[in-house]
Amino acid sequence: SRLCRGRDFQIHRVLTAFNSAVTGEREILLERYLEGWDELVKFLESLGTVIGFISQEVKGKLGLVRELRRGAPATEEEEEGGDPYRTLRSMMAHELRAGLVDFRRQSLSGCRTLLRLHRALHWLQLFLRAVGRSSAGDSMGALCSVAYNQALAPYHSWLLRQAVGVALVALPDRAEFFRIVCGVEEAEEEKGEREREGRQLLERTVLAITRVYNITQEAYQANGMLDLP
Ligand code: 1PZ
Repeated sequence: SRLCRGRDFQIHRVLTAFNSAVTGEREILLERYLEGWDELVKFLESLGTVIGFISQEVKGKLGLVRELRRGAPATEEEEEGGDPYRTLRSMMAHELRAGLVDFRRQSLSGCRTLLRLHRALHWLQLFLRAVGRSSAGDSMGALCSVAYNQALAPYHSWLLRQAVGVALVALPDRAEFFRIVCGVEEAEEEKGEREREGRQLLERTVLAITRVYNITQEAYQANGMLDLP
């Protein structure tokens, strides 16, 4: 039933994962980062089949990074830190050193794979911020496509942009969206209070995502990897 959609998704898990992904040294812990995405995939899956190809894409990227991580023994120089895929910076250093990063053509490096997730996180940041500021009756599809055109469309082919346009028509309306994100399913009289809590949670999540996004962006910039094919 409609009320059951998104039952498994918990936005506070997104908040916790992305908050704990950042260390005191402004490192990004990859495991926490991927866990944040796992929870976002649950959200995507609650939106139904038309959005299915998007969650498949995200799952594929997450799986690839995890596979690389499992298959990467630490080299001698790295021995100290152990897992070369522990943090974003250690992954970058490891893959550069191992010659896994191809600056000219498409490869299967963790760096180029995570860059796709990073750009999608930009989209999410813009979208959730817009949702938080929206009012009743605003079209989620419209907010979504404004954010998409800014953050992701420049990296997508014409054909893919058309497919995304079609998928966005199938997005739930604002009320349903808030129900999924904030768990607002209570009786009318409690709705106002629950929606306020939900909005606060949404705001804190946007802040956590923004922090992770900014640190990741700096790391990609510092390594000249913002345009990895
Ligand atoms: C509310 C949910 C609606 C989300 C709509 C946002 C539009 C996302 C469009 C994603 C298209 C996915 C199809 C595959 C695209 C890939 O070609 C590209 C480039 O990867 P490459 O081909 O270079 O390996 N993949 C991406 O750009 C990653 C996109 C992930 C999109 C995730 C958005 C959802 C975020 C979580 C929402 C809660």
